[in-house]
Amino acid sequence: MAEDVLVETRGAVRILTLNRPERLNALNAGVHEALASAFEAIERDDAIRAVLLTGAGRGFCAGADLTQNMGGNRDLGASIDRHYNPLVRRMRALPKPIVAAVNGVAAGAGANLALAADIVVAAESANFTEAFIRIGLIPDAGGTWFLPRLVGDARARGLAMLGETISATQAAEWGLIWRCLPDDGFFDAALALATDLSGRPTQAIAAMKRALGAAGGNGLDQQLDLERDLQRAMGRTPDFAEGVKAFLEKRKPNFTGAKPA
Ligand code: T3D
Repeated sequence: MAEDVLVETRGAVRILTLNRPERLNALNAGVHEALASAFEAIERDDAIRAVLLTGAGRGFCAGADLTQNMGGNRDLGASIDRHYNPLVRRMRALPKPIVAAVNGVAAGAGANLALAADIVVAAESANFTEAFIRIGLIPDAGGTWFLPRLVGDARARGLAMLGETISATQAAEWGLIWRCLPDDGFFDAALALATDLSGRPTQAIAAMKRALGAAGGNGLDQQLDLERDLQRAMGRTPDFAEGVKAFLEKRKPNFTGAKPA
């Protein structure tokens, strides 16, 4: 049987490919379990400094697998507690950058899985739909949190309540994603982006994730204090020393991502 998630390493990038192309990579228990163990392994491995998440075939991810016991009167909260919420929390807490390479349709929790990444790029033929309303559900996997922050309240409500499909170009124009890229060479361009991130100061990226993640719930005073604490830690990283040294020596820095001394 094919693996639900393909795991590959290129340099310091771990590539995770959702691999149920015949179901547009819909999420079942097997995919969730494979993603959980893949992210756990990435957390533990200091040699991995960036993640690229993409889908096999013509889709990125069509959300929850509707063929798997999804009939009415089911406790959906249980599977959200077990699978979706830990996945989104794990991605947001991962002290390494995650690039979502949306190669095709991203629907329902599949769209929100992409939005849980740090940088989302999409092929120009890809599209996004908060499809939940079509089956009587609300956006989950962080959707009601991500959408208003990314695109504002008016567009968040439209996307959620109407479930319309928007193109990758529109998604980029609205600020839902970072960039829309040409179909030709899409994977290579997304991999190049992840590779670039994997050579940047990993501790600073981890600290940015913490600060940006906390910003929504903090007042300015709290956020200023958090920035001070995180910057204090950054000042003790080998990458800060290397960055300044390289600047003064007029050369490219060689960042290692090592933790503060
Ligand atoms: O407890 C919990 O799990 C709660 C959590 C819920 C989270 C959610 O994500 S709820 C939302 C679930 N997703 C959807 O409602 C989207 C359903 N899919 C679609 O609306 C469409 O397939 C797409 C808009 C994504 C793509 O349309 P199109 O025309 O490009 O492709 P298609 O022909 O509809 O799909 C191709 C195949 O994939 C098809 O199988 P077939 O007929 O060739 O054998 C289709 O059934 C299958 N497929 C697509 N989406 C799903 C799926 N199979 C299972 N689950 C899916 N979500």
